[in-house]
Amino acid sequence: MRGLFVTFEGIDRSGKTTQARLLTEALGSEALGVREPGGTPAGERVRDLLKDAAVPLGAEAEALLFAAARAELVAQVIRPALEDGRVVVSDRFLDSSLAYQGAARGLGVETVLEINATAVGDCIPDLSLVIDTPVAAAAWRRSVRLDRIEAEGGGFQARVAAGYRELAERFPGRVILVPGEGTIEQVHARVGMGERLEIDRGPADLVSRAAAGLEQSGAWAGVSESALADERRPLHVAA
Ligand code: ATM
Repeated sequence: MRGLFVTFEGIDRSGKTTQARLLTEALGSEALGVREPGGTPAGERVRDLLKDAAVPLGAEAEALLFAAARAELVAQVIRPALEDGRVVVSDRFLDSSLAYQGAARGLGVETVLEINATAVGDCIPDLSLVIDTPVAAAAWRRSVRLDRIEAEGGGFQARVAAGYRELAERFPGRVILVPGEGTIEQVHARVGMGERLEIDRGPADLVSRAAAGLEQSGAWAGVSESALADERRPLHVAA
């Protein structure tokens, strides 16, 4: 595949969605932004099921459902875009399953990799940027109404965060921890520090190019810190 696959990861309310969107916007038509779970008709339905606090699910079924939604997204959207030479930026992907179901739910990374093998094939992210926000800092960004996974609480989020750190040790160069404290601009600047990384297919250069592009456009001028309060709120950028 000729394109480039970058994913953003992190605990709930870590700021990853904002960072994924900024990178996608900065890259313009070269990039395609997607999110997980979802992004296809079946995937969006599976997302609703997975988030429904009224539907109890075992860890295995949860992992399989995330993988099913992923299989659809890979086959219908991600793989065709990469084969077209585009850059795909995904808000969560395989490493979410490894951290949430593998580490935090206790299924184990190997088991979750096996569950995902058919869904993902060779569509592994070139670069997975984990926005590493402390659990206590992310907690204040929580919405009042919690979905099934958010309702697991701080102890669960801490296990997810530990899972991401283990992934960064296990897959150095592919999974990178980006400190999540500070303003949107500060975190984005850290994303741009990817130029210091040695990565075969050039995503580091791409990420730093995106950061430079954003600075030049002056788009940062109007980005408000309060946008972090709700990742799904549209960003305020200067006209
Ligand atoms: P977002 O909140 O980032 O849209 O993700 C949906 C939830 O699904 C999120 N919950 N919390 N907290 C993380 C969770 N999730 C997994 O547990 N495994 C996965 O493979 C994915 C993609 C998401």
